[in-house]
Amino acid sequence: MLAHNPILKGFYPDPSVIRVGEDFYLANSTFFWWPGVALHHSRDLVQWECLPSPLQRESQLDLRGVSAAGGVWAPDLSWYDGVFYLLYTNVRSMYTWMYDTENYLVTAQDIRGPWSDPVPLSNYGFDPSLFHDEDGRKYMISMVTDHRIPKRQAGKLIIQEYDAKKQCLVGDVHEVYSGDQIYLEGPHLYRHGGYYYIFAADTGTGEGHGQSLLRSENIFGPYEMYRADFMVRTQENEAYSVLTTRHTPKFPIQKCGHCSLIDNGRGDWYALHLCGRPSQYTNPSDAARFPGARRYPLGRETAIQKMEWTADGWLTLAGETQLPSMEVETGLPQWRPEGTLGTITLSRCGVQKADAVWIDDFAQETLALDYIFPYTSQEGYALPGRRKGYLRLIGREGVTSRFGQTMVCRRWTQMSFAVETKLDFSPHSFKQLAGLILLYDLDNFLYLHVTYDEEKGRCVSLYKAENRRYECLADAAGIPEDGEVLLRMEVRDCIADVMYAMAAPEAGNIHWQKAAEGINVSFLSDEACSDGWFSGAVYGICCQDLTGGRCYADFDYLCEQQ
Ligand code: 6LW
Repeated sequence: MLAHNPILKGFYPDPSVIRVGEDFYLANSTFFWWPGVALHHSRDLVQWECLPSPLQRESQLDLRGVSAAGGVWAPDLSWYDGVFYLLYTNVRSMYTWMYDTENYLVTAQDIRGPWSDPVPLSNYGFDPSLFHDEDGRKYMISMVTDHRIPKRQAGKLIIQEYDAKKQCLVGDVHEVYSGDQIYLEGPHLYRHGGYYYIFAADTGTGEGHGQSLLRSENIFGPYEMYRADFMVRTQENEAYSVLTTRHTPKFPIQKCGHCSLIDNGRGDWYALHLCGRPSQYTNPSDAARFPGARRYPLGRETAIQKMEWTADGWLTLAGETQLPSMEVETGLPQWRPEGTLGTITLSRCGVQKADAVWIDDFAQETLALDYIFPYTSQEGYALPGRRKGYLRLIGREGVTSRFGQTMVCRRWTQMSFAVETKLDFSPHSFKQLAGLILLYDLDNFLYLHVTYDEEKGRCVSLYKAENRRYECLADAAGIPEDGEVLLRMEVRDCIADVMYAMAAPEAGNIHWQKAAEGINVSFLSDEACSDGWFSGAVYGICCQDLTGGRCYADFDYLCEQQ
């Protein structure tokens, strides 16, 4: 089956992939989004179906209060002897490099859960992963953060044994990479032939990103770094990357690195890695962070590359090049997931079915698995089935709350799309709002909403926050007191037109009113947002009741079009 990169579009960074028989399972980071860790299943490495997230209980994960770039980082999935193991970091604080990186392990017999309560591991750094040796002994490898000024070691790697019976790390902490000149993170351990391999991300997660390889005959080292002639290096301290796009800024995918290795069960090897697709927009040259940097609204996505073992026991991209491919043959027959979980067909929407790339008409009693929510579970606040054919959202805290707000989102998977919803909402106070939002993090969003104004009565407003610069882009426009309201945003190459209309029985009778046009929403991007810069842009529906009165809005559908 031919894979077109990226294979998982939208914000799915830090892939960790395993094969169990004919099944591939993939875990990705989720940061401040609930539930923790995105899980997918595939049989051809091309089509992926969303599985229930493993971290769905507060006893496993408490994200409240973390920064948008904190929360769940780089999960690591493994399987041994009938048990799935998942390591993850909850980054509770960062900046100044004095990180609080809480590392945990959960296990399950079935990938669909239930997953255990977490076992705490050590918190030296982030990106821990678990390796099961041939004799069944287990080892955790992780990077180590260093807050000292100046930093003594950046990207030091350590290995310690994990005792599955005692459920704790045991024995000495072994330093296997000193973190001198080349910065490593995201390490995974593998055994192949007579060697142990450390496959680790190098040079951060930006456009300089790459992937390095080290090997040793002994698990605790000393490890030798793979250095080969095909590796382009233009600076003395540059990493020896087996994969990188740092020398090819025009290549359609950038930031390549953070690999996870698998074989396809038929003798061929593959690496899944993160990548980003740049927009045509850049940060202003006087931006506080990353001035002039290209913007990546889709965040970091997951791609696949074919790998080959060399005659002398190293691993390279097929063809001994550092440059990834956009198309990769996975060597597996085409597979279709049984029913597309969560993606259901249109019934009563105002939009033409043929135009919809994705639609939820809220006919189900449960929410689709690929929805994500800021910080906490929406259980009890997003109520499918409470009113037949609608999703009821009970209004809670404001859009900038890191504690208890009601918002149901999906990832952007492209830079041109339209998103539309229809809602039934009767606010009685300006403190009651509900509507359609484009959002990167709580400091960066564009929010078209229905609310109430003392003079205009029920009305529609448009607010924008860009790195906490908060403004109203369209004066409140009065709308009839009764009737359902359509809200729509059309995004073309990151330029958004925003509109609303009163619902009408026939699509042809809908009279759209423009709230604003030509809004550049490329600021909803990794490099542009000063707090969060690891996740990706989403769209969603939400409801706030800042009076504490728990008013609600009923949403008839949410639809994405090309
Ligand atoms: C990930 C780490 C990283 O855990 O970004 O820059 C973190 N480095 O490898 C979040 O994706």
